[in-house]
Amino acid sequence: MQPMDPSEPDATMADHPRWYGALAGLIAAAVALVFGELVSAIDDDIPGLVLGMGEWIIDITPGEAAQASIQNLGTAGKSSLLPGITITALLLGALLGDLSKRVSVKIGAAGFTAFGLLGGFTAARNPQSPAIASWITALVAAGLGVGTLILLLTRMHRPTRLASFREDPRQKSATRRAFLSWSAGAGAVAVTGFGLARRIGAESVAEVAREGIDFTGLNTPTTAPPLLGPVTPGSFDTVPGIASYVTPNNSFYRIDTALRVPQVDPDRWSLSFTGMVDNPYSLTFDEILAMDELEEHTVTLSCVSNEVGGGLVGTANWLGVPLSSLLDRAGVQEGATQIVGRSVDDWTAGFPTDTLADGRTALLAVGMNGEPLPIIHGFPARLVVAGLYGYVSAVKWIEEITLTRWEDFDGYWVPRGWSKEGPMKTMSRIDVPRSRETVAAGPTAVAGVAWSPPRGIQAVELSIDDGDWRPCEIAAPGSDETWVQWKTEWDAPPGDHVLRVRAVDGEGELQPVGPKRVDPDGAEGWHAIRVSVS
Ligand SMILES: Nc1nc2c(c(=O)[nH]1)N[C@H]1C(S)=C(S)[C@@H](COP(=O)(O)O)O[C@H]1N2
Ligand SMILES: [Mo]
Repeated sequence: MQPMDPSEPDATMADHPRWYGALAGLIAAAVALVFGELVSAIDDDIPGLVLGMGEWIIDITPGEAAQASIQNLGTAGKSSLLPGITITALLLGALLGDLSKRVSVKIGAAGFTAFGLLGGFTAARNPQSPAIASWITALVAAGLGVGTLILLLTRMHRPTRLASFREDPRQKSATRRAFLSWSAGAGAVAVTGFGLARRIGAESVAEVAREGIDFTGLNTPTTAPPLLGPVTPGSFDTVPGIASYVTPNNSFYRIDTALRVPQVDPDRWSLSFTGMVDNPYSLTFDEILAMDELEEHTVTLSCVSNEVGGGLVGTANWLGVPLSSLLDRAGVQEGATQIVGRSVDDWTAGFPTDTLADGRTALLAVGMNGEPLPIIHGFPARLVVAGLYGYVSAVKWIEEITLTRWEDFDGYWVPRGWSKEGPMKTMSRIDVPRSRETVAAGPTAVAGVAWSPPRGIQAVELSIDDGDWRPCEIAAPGSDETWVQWKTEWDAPPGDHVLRVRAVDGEGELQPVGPKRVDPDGAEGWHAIRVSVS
């Protein structure tokens, strides 16, 4: 057998069906992507090629679009982005394969190289990624792609230089069989590699470390208010369908810009206090766990993009060190008017230094409902500030706290169209009955939650079909920094009805009627639902 020049489209290559080229390109792209997945499964810090691309796309998405999809970024938009990129990459591979077969394999080689360069660039630009290793991974992946493409395409060449080849049908079917079986083989390699990557990647260093952390030996919090567990008398947790007073970790909402949840090894992590402070210092995870100042506080956290009646809100028992004592140790300088948190993935949020002046809970939190922070909720440490929306305060996977001037820095969402200040607005929500539910006529429980941290909730009122506002019962809350559960009984008459709720905050201020949309500083409005009574 003689070596072929793959850059010349061989007459015999043209004899085979057109889709052979596309198939070869698709498989080559799959092999390249799977190689990236395998490397990233072995080393948590190196992103797969698709992920790197996705992170880049999110970052360059213009503010308007990102703003419109802040909610989606947390959920649906993010989960369709990666499959979308994967499918696009495979289709582009198919296109390159087609051009390589019909025109010149140089096009395929150039295309894969370009992808390698883009992949290297997008993977290496993330602050969590080791740049050189990410570049090497992407370029090796591209090389494997080119290699696979050439390997498959050359299977279509004539096996010998016999002049009679073209007239010999046996030769043609031999090359067809060769191409198809090599393609099947390469495809199997890709599929197996993908499965392997999934299995290796199952548990990260961070997860293993997190599972090994035991909070039982910690200094017991002494200054914390008494905690209301999920079934504490005085809560309305027993009302079917109501949000429990404490939200379990596995149903707590999640919002962040991270496509790849940062996997932080607590042994290699530290938090630094920088900027306008007299004594910059840093803390390790073990140092935090050993602190006498650890306290547990129940605090309600909400996303600014929570719609009226929405679920981007939850309450947890947060274990952590008061931010004020950490800042005292740093020695905040005169003129420092903003506290900025930065995460390992370079996400930032800032709030006024003055926020802490009223003594509200502001924690560097390491625990959530008796466990180390779940990885998606910021392991090993995050901020929780009562009464501020998450986007200006609740930095997850935090690694730096910087003191600066208010006018000198804007957090991540501010240039993207969201308000610079993010105090939480008074909100109330009907949980039962569900919107559009059909209920039986007669006595019916109506219940839900209302919150206005740190002011607290004084009263909750319900109106049926725009009738008088009737007061509801409120369960004794843990503090003014959490939501309250409310309920009332309604003697439901048959027909269609509208139920509407509103709250009064601890200072006697009525919940704003709105309606206002979520941007730029949080929705306003009285939650209303429609129910049919039969
Ligand atoms: N590192 C990082 N921290 C972040 C975010 C983010 O995108 N990255 N999003 C913030 C927003 S907008 C909210 S509402 C809260 C949500 O916290 P949770 O996911 O634990 O509910 O996290 C905040 N902390
Ligand atoms: Mo948010």
